[in-house]
Amino acid sequence: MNRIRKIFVLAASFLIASNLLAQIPNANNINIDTFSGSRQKKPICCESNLPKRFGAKAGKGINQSEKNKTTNHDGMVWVQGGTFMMGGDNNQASSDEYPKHKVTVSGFWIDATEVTNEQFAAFVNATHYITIAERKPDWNEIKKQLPPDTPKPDDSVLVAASLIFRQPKEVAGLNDYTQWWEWKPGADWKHPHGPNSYIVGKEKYPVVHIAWTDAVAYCKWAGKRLPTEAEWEFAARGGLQNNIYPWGNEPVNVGKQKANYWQGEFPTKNTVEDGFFYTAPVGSYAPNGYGLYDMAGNVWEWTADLYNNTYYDSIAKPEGVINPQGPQTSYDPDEPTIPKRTIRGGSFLCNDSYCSGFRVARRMKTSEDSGMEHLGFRCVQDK
Ligand SMILES: [Ca+2]
Ligand SMILES: [Ca+2]
Repeated sequence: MNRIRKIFVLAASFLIASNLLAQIPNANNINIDTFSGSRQKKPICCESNLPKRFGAKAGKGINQSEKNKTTNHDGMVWVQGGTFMMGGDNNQASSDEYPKHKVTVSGFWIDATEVTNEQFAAFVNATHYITIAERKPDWNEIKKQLPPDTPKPDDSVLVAASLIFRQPKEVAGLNDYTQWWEWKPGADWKHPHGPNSYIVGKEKYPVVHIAWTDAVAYCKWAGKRLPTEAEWEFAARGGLQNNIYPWGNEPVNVGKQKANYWQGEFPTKNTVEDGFFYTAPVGSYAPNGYGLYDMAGNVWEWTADLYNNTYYDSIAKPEGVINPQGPQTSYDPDEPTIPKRTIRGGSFLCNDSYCSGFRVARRMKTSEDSGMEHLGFRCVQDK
């Protein structure tokens, strides 16, 4: 059993990760240097969890004095508030997307695109923030979430690292995500595929390997915040009612390319008809009715809300709910002891038969300290 497998075995005991993992692209077909710069028929990337980083402590806070003083609405779109039906729209919806329920959200500004490497670099330059993926995991923190008899992994494993997608030539079923996810030392937002990859020339690509705490720190610095799950879904729908995707109901693989996702058989074959194996520059496809790009695909996006699989049950009522802020406590039946946040929108690893993460109602979840190669974010702002 190699080191990576050990890590995953460890991680699997409390982290797991199947969904996001399932959406990762194929490393064998990609020139990394140029980047410088279930289970059964169920969609892995959406059926369970995303893999989760184990261990690192939460990110350091940002000083008020470090806040970006030039906050404005550049690159943002005003979304007029309104009332909509939140939840699953078709038979691909999972149980946590029900009941479909009435929600009203107040108006808000939202980034038109996912946060880019260029934008995140400005934040790091100003604050010297160090992301979780760049920090050595803390065994004392990790073991709190593990069974008492769990042995400490080798020190060689407890290094700054993140999860990258590595495309396998073949897979023995889709249950074992370690066939395509790799715990990669040196992988972080500046090195999306590992230490020998860079983001030079990728300034307009979405930043990845960002944990929830990293995203929150960025938003605070920018004078913004993460969207609630309700705001995110309202925005993704782009003014349409009860439609499956940001663009309507036309299947993702019909007509012109609508998003960066996975074409072909995941994870062994990607025909790349949309032009991108990994991430694409933000805004590479048409926006939705609100002028928002990549609300479907490219990278998953963090929301502010904790994840609880029965949350919709708890707030659904005929008169509706106003500005829901998510559950008070997190609960994922797949990993009950691990607090998680909801992520939305799918990634370049999703496809229609396997994941359909790009449906506007699709919910996914992962732990706050988990950054991955297909996970980023965008911010919102009140008036
Ligand atoms: Ca693609
Ligand atoms: Ca996205």
